[in-house]
Amino acid sequence: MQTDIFFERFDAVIQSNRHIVLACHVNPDGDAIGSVLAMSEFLRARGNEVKMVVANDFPEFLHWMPGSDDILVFEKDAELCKEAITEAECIMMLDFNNLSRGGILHNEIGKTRCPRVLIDHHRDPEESQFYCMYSSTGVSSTSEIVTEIILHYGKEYLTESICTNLMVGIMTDTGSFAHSIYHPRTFDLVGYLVEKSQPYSMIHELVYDTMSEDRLRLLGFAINNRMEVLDDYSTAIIALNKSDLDRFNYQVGDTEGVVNFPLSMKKINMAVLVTERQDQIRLSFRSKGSFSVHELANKYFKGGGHTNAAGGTLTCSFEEAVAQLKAVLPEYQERLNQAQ
Ligand SMILES: [Mn+2]
Repeated sequence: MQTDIFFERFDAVIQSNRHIVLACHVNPDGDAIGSVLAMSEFLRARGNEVKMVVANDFPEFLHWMPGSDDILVFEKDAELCKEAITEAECIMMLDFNNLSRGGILHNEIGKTRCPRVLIDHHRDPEESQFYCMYSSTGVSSTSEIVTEIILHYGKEYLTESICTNLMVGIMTDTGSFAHSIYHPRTFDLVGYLVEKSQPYSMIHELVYDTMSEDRLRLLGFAINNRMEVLDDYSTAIIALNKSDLDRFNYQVGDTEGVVNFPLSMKKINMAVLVTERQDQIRLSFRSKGSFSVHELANKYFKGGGHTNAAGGTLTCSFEEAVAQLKAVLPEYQERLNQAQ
């Protein structure tokens, strides 16, 4: 959808519908929470009644974000979330491109008939599900798009809290400006944000320098004891089962970022983190250069995302999951070894 058509429809939808619900993908990350919080504050400033719903809790290191106390978590407050969704006159989905990525929210949102708006940067959005969408894979993050949308309405809407929340989104989705930056505009937008946000170094510290001892030791253990380097495929796999996680008193978010470490080896073009969760196996993929983990995750692991970062799930045993992952590598061997 072209930007001018998006703004025409977006404008109509926020003007004619008072009650708006904002939602993001399951296991919300910094970009999901940052874009939801910023959009919420912006819409409230424009006179809308806004409720924010997420499927499950977000990591502790994001709990300081301005306005985050106001987010309804379905796992804790199912009734309040259902009520908000039922009463919504418009539902905006941020940082996810398909209802199926909404986890437990999937069913509730699926029942509604109100217009849906998509604001996202993942690949292959399900266009038919939305009244209007701003979907671009050429940007760093959903927070970058939200910055662009708010600026469209005027710089005066950029408050300290909006700028801080959007900065968290862009910072976390780019690995502190290390990747996923495709054009200079990202830095222009960050320029607007940094002018008003809390100091960048403080935001960075609040997000990244808050590890518990258990979390740091889990990272050490993961690399030292659970990382397998497959030289033939330029790939490294870290696989953590339930008892590994229990041993380090696993808390939501504790494995965040673990998958990035193997990629810091020169010879590695793809890193995969496999973790055993309650009722499923979660896979998290990262790659360098042209190798698309979106494609691999989409084809074999019921997932997807971006070219260099994607996720997927399996419902088999932990051992089977690791075996399945290894079994698909030969198909990609050439591309894995050439990616750069
Ligand atoms: Mn994102």
